[in-house]
Amino acid sequence: MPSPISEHIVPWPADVAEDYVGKGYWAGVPLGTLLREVADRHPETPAVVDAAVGLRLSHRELAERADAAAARLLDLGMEPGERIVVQLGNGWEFVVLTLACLRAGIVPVMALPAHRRTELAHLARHAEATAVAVPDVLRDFDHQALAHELADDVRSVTGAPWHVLVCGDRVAPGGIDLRALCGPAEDPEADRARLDALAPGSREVALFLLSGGTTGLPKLIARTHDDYAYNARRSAQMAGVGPDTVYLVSLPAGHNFPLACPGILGALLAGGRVVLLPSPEPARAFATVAAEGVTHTAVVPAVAGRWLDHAAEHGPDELASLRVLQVGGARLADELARKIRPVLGCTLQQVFGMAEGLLNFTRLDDPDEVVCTTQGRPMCPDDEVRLVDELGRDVPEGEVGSLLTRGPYTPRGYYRAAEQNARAFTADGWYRSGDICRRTPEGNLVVEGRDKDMINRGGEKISAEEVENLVYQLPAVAQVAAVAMPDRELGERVCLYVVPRTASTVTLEEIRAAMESVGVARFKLPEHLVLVDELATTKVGKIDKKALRADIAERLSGAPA
Ligand code: OOB
Repeated sequence: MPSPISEHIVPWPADVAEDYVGKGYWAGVPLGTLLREVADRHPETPAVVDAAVGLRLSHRELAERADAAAARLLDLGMEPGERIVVQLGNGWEFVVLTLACLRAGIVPVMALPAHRRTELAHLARHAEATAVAVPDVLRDFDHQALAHELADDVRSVTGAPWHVLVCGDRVAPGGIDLRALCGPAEDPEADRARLDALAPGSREVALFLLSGGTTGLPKLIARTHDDYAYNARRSAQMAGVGPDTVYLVSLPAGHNFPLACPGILGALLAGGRVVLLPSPEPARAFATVAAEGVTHTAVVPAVAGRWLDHAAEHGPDELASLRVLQVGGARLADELARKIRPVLGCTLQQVFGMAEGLLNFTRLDDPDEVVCTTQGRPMCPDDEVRLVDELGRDVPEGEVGSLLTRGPYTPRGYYRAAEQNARAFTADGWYRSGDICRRTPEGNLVVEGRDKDMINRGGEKISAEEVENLVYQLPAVAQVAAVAMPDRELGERVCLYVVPRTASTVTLEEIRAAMESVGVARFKLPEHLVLVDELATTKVGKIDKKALRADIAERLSGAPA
């Protein structure tokens, strides 16, 4: 049977935890209970609008469906503490299922719709999941078939039944109809009593987020009810989210930013409303903002750029209700930031966050200069941030350093990853974010670069090591290095440097086809290939990625290599 989660997490030290309780950051109430209480206070106000199918749920209906779905999961034989990989598009079912899990203490593992066999198999095995929730087909990919294909693989690890929950019109035999599972309650009072009795402890793990990725495969970040509720509530204060908020979700809903910064959970906890769209495509997003009176939303810089272009061409009238546009996930160029208010007519809030915890926000009343040129400052007075040099010494004020952090919503280690934790966390619990930052005199952070081996493709994080491991599967490849190449639209894309084996050669198409054949998220596929005779190395013999990044930047700018 799957092992208990508590065996594999790194808890906060007891005295630190007591401090967080004493200061009121950890409220001692599980997320599911908090959300139920909201429904009691605002039963008939709208909670969820699924713009694609036109379904609307009030806070009461949402809470009742969540309890009913939780009861149905338990009736399937699932138990509190079991894990379910959730890979759903942005629809109302995502919200109901997530809340159901939070109520029942079943722990969702937040996968992305782009994930394929490699990632899903890893997540399911690593989390020892006993269920998966997928769309039937999304963007022409048959998620349902893949979910069933994983059964033997996962059962060999957990020894438990594998439930495949399918969201869509075509539920194949052996699958469970997720829409029916998330349907209206038959006996809301009975469901509620049953779930109230099962409420998980607030220090227990509420959900797993995925790390942005610097290692071979994504790591899991166990977020507790206490820490994640604070994450959502405090973010809501930062963004001015309250009962009159209409929050648009157009980034993948399982990502920390649209989920809880303040995102879906922050808006719901404030008694506000969540509107879901499958993608941030501008024409539809703008029309939805106008139709639903959207007040807040979150996008990555690449999307902000597309929205600016669309508004410049068609006018910003449809965005009249939009008050706050949060932008984060990757560095927003100052020039783009300066256009947001004049062109879109709303307040920009930069968000520099990470699934591992720490969230920085520019404040809504900050001067334009701060909002347009910095990534903000920590949201919690007890977020600890250090900027250090290679030897771990604090850098002088105003100079760049590598960001380390601890705090009430930054866990002290990854799940079941002792080896990685030894590298990613210091002995006294600081998380090494790998971001190179500078602090301005007024205390805001500016992200200047990174010292982690990751490629940030328009907010989608790609581990260089993961790509390299996949490319090494090709017999023609003797040596490979994946590096970021600069890109006007997305900020960065994946560029490969390959040394082919003697007397062989290899093309970008072959590499992409090989990666696709094993099943990996498309955004990780390299988009440029440079064949070389050898790779530059550093003094200690490691591949010199800095030199390679400089090389590709020069090649692209047309300057001599
Ligand atoms: C968000 O979370 P993740 O876990 O996908 O990625 C975290 C990493 C950071 O360590 C940093 O390298 C980069 O993404 N990042 C930014 C940034 N926001 C994130 N780099 C520059 N400027 C920014 N504003 O990406 C995330 C989580 C919660 C809220 C917002 C973003």
